[in-house]
Amino acid sequence: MKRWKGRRTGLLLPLVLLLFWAYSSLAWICGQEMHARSQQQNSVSAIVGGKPANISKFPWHVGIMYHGNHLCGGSILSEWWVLSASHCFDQINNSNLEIIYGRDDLSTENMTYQKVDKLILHPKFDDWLLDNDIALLLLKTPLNLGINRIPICVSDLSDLQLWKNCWVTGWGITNVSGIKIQPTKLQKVQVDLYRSDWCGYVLPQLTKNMLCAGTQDTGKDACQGDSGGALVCNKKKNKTTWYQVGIVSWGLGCGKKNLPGVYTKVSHYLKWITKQTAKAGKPYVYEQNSACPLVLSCWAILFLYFVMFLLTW
Ligand code: 4AZ
Repeated sequence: MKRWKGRRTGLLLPLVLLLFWAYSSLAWICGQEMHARSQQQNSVSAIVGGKPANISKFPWHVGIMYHGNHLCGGSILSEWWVLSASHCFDQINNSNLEIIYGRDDLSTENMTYQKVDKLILHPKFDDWLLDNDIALLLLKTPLNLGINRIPICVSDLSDLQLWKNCWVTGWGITNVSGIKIQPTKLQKVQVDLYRSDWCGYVLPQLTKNMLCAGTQDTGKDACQGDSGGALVCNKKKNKTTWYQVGIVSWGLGCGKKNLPGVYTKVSHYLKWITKQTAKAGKPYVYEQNSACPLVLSCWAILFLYFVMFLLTW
């Protein structure tokens, strides 16, 4: 009897540990999407030419609210930090700023709000050229990470040719002519990253801290209200992890032919992010290769399972 009890514990304990690991690892492994089945694919015009997005596919996306109204987009970097665009916060008092996360519908009741403790704008933000259009938001209490609330990865890869499958999300306006319609459902649109020489040719005011992205079809773009949101891509060599390559910043109109959207080049700011987050006492350490710790910890747990099983047998 005693021996059977020991065996049961030997089986159950590692199983509980394994379940605990599976759940908690979701929270600290960046750039992972959930495989939801109910993705809406019907073609309602949105973000400007996009489609409704499920938060499980873009679990890093947050809405930044000011006095209860949607102001801009942002992305979860860690439980303490949200990344957004500096131009969103011109003359804004952070005590009235809140984050909504883990949701794709702004009309949801009992939404989880999170207050902002500190707003860090880039000191060299140029409100004329929109150069250095990046901001960090430190939250008052840490986010409860898990399913539908997962940080995005960042990378120092600056060669745009190494990225594929790029998407932008946001609650920005969905039509550019007539009455501006702001959707309650999060929207997504797929865009291509363009070569900087072509971007500089069509948008001469582009700086080296910006990148441009768009589509061959007109009418597909980020737009007013999408600012601060993430432009995310996969690496050509790793198709399962999502990285934030850009921050929605500006454009000459939205979805116009040969006028791509402009994004802050995130890879140029990793040192700034590291320095600012450390200075604020909540250091952000970016995941350099997220697949590795996942695999390692999985093997570590299996090894532990085996050892405990042997010990209690
Ligand atoms: C804006 O006003 C804005 N088409 C954001 C993105 C783009 C244009 C305007 C890109 O927030």
